[in-house]
Amino acid sequence: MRMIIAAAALAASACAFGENPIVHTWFTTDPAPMVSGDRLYVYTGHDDDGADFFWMNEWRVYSTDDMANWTDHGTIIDLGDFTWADDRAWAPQAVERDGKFYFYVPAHSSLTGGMAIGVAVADNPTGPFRDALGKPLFDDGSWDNIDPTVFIDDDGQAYLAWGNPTIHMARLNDDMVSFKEDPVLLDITEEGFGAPMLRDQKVKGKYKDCYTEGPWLTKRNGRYQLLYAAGGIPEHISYSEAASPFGPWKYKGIIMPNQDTGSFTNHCGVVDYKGHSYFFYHTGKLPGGGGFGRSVAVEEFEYGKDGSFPTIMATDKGVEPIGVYSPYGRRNQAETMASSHGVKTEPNAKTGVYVSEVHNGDWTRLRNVDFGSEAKAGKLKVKAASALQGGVIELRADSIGGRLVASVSVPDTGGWEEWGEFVAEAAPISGVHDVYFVFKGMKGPKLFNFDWWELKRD
Ligand code: FUB
Repeated sequence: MRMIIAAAALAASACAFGENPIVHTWFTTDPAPMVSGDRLYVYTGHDDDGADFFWMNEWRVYSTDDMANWTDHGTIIDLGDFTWADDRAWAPQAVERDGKFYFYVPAHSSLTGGMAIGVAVADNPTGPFRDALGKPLFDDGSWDNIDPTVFIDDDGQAYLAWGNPTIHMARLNDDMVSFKEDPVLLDITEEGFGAPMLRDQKVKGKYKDCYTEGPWLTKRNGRYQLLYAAGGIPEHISYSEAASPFGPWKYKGIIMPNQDTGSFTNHCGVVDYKGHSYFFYHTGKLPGGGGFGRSVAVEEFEYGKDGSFPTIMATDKGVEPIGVYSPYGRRNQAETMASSHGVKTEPNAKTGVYVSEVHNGDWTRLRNVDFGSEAKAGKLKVKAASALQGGVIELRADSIGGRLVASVSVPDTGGWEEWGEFVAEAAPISGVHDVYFVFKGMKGPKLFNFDWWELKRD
């Protein structure tokens, strides 16, 4: 019976929504997935709302353990945390080594006037990160220094690669913040990447592909794989293989063809998680989005027996959950969600990240929530704050207008960060459902901020 309820809930949600993009509160770009412990983290850039270029100031991280619901951990580091950086917080990647997390970023260097590669370090995957060196790791004044990718090999050797339209490759020391020897430029040949580097191409030359930017270094079946944005503008994703990160590389083909995603850039990261393989990329598909308003999406795929990539198409549907969300016995963060409408998230030093910009009719949705087999009444407690008249937080099952499980009134608490805890009875519920927090109140003004919720059974 429980299986039937779960299947019905999933079918209903699949009809109502696609699951891509995975974040609706902010624009998110240039995804870099990383598994640590039993969670999958996705580090992203952030296109400013309304931007007309890649005006980007900070890096963010989201995490999941079910591929359905993502926790927003907020900004983990921004340009101001790198004294030498003054612009362009572009595509990053993180890696874990010996219990520390290293975060490689490109940013515009105020020291040389070009783009530079920096590295930050933290004790936790969600930060706080701090500039590990107080200066760039690599800064030669060139504009090529963007999109670092980091990879730790089976023998412990770490590699860092980056560049547009060049590809720098370097071995890192075990400290992860210095190079073993000077980075080298890879040979970008037609055989290796589908075309020679742009400046070496023949006028009107016909080439099967062309490395552009956004490298992602990984290894499969003992062969190194470099995935990258290719083809100039608009970009698709291609890959090459080699027996050594330094080459020679062999062009292998297109993974994600150019499609009508609303974004002329694409940028990928791949990861294996809980027995599944995932391909992260970005599109311009969030309402109001586009080439400078990008959003992270994900597809599941299977490698060929020889480690080759299949063709992966961008879908609205996204990926299936690989677990259920258990609401009991924990404090549920309001900023953990599968999708949302209208709301944003904000950080606060004391409370962490919370849901903000809540107006009448806005909602957040959690996918695949398991209420157990026994329907029992209980209590819903929320932590919220309002500087105005407050409003109501409704917990509904299966759809925005679905069964009302609980309705908690939030009063004026005296400030947007003057938090209170408010409780209401919760009706009996069992089985697996999508859950909607639907926010109601006076039309027009902001209602309240929402930090967390707890559900207890009587
Ligand atoms: O997000 C800014 C730039 O756009 C990245 O560095 C590139 O990879 C492209 O996605």
